[in-house]
Amino acid sequence: MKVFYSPAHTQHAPPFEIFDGGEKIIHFETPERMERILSALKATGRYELVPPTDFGLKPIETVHDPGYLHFLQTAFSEWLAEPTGYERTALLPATFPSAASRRHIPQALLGRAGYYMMDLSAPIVAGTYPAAIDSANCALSGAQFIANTAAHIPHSAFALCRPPGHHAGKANCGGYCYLNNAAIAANWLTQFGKIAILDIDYHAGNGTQDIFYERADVFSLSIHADPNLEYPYYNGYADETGAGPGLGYHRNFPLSFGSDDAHYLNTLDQAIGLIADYRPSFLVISAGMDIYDEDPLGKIHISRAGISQIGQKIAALALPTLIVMEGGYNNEALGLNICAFLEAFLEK
Ligand code: OKP
Ligand code: ZN
Repeated sequence: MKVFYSPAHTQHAPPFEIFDGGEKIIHFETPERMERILSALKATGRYELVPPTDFGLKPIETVHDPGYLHFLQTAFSEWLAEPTGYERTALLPATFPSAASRRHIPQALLGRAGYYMMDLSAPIVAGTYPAAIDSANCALSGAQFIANTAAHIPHSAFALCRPPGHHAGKANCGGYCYLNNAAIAANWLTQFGKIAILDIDYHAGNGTQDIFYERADVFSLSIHADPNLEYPYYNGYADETGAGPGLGYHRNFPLSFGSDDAHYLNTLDQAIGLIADYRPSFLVISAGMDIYDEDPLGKIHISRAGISQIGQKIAALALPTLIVMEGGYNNEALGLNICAFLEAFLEK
């Protein structure tokens, strides 16, 4: 299987994030995650690393807001150019607009930071923008590969994206995500037919939900921990099913804490049934491995054998499939978990 990967992600290594209770901790989402995955993939001898093609800004601009993209590109250097009395390593805001106060986008950099940042877990550092662009290009390159080969038999590709993307909405970063790689790839693929996106990351794919909520040409589904009790809290509820022409084309499957393999696989069967009925030309998977039993951020109990069965059930749809890397923070287990997931997509 082809694995689209760029080392540009190493430029993005935020020194900290602000976690629960305002605790300043080491950023969970580290470059080491990719090293772990790469070494596990290499050990199998079944994966071929391919550098991404540069698709330019157009496919990104059709998904994300221009003001947000400009902010993402320029924020860090603008910040450095300002006289401040403190050391600047990672940009995070201290203010956020309420839903009723989003009419004006302030000129002040820190005002814009609050406007475009959803939370305190997506700091912007000097290399964030180039890393995020290459990450999106990995997803686009994978999309192009499955589009070009679809006429032969269902092909799959793995976009080894970092930073991840599924919390990035039209005009916001958040939750370690800056550009929504899976959404950018899915949107690009709509030129060839209808697309389904299935998000299996532990956290609700609220950015993807935002981007496609009013569209019927992309059916988005997300299986995740119940947002009533878990990040990202404000979206991912079962009653959010799309709006306008997109009504019925978004589905959320919230899971209770402690959910096990059997319960997960049962929920997955429901999602897969809906995807089959939709008859998409392509499938995009937001693949987060933080569903794993021993993930430090997760509170559901999916075993490695369960992850492998999840892969088998999705692969049985026999659709050209782009698998896009999202979360997964048990670095020790991450490589073997992603191999367990991808195995069913390998050519026989
Ligand atoms: C990104 B991805 C919860 C704190 C949440 C941000 C988590 C981002 C997850 N106790 N901090 O979906 O894996
Ligand atoms: Zn996650």
